[in-house]
Amino acid sequence: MLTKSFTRRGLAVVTAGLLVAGMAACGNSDTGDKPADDGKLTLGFSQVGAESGWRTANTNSIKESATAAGIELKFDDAQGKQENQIKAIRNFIQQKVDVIAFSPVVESGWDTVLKEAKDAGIPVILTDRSVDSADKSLFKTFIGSDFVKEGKLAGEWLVEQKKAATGPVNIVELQGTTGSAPANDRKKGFGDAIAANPNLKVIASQTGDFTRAGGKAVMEQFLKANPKIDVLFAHNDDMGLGALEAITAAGKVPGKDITIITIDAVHDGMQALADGKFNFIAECSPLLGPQLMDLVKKVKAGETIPTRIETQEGTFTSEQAKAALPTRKY
Ligand code: GZL
Repeated sequence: MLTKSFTRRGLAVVTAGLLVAGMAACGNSDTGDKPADDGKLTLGFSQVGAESGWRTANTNSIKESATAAGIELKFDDAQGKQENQIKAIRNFIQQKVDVIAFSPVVESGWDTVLKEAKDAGIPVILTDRSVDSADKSLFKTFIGSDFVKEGKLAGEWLVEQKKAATGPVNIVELQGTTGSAPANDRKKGFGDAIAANPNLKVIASQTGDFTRAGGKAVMEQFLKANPKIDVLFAHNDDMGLGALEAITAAGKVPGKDITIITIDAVHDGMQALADGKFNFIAECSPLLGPQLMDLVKKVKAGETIPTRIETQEGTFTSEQAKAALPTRKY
C-alpha cells in the first residue's frame, strides 16, 4: 500500500512532468522558436551595414521607432555582404518572426530567399533600396527614395550652373556600392540630365562604396590621372567628404576650383555645404523608421498597403543649408 507521503510525492512528480511536457509543446526560446505569444509583433530587420552617416541615421530611426511602436526588433548588420543578409533572412524565417524587412545591399539575387519567406507565410517589406525581382508578389511594398530623381536633380542643377560654359566641363563621378539601386539609379538620373549640355562630360567614374575612405582613395586617383577636373559628383555625402581631403591635399580649393555635388544631406555634408566646400546636395531621407513600423502593423493586420511608398525630400544650396542646419534631425 502506498504511504500518504509517497502518494503525495508521486503525484507531485507526475504533475511536474505534465507541466514540462506542456511547455515543450509551446516551443523553447533556446531553439530560437518564437517565445510563447506575448502579443508583441516581432520584426526581423536586415541592415546593409554601417558604411555611412546616412546608414547610421537610418539604423537609429528603425531602432527608436520599433521601441516607440512596441514592436520586438531582431536587428542584423550584414557588414555590406549579401550572403549575410540572406543568412539573416533565413534565421528570421526559422524564428517565425511576424514580418521581415530589409535594405538590400544590391539589386539582384534575392528571389530564392524571398520565395522561402513567402512559402513560410512571412510578409516582406523592402526599405531604402529595392530589388530587381520580376515576381512582385515576393514583397508587400518598397518604401524609399526615387534615386533616379535624386541623380536628375543633381544633374539639372549642374546644367543650370554651367549653361554659359563655352568649352568642356570635366566631371568625375564617385559611384555608390557596385550593383546597388542607389548607385545604378543615381548614375542614370545624373547622366540623363547632363546630356542637355554636350560640354558636360563625365571623364572618370568609379565606385567609392559609399564610404569616406573609398571617396578619398578614388579621388586621389582621379586627381593624379586628370589634370583638369571641374566638377565632382559623389553619390553620397560621405564619399564627397573623403574626397575633400584628397582635393585639399592636391592644393585645390573644394567648392571653388572643383564644384562638388553630393546626395544625402546628412549633418556633416550639410556643414560642408554651409561652409562652401560643397556646392549642392540632393536630399535622401534616412528617417524611414516611423513609416516602417506603421506598415509592419498594417501588414500583420492583413490591411492592403500601397506597393510603392516614395519618401519626400528636397535639395539644398549653401545658403539653404545654413538656414536648415539648426533644425536638422540627423
Ligand atoms: C540611399 C542609401 C545610400 C545612401 C548612402 O537610400 O541606400 O546608402 O545614399 C548609404 O549614404 O550608404
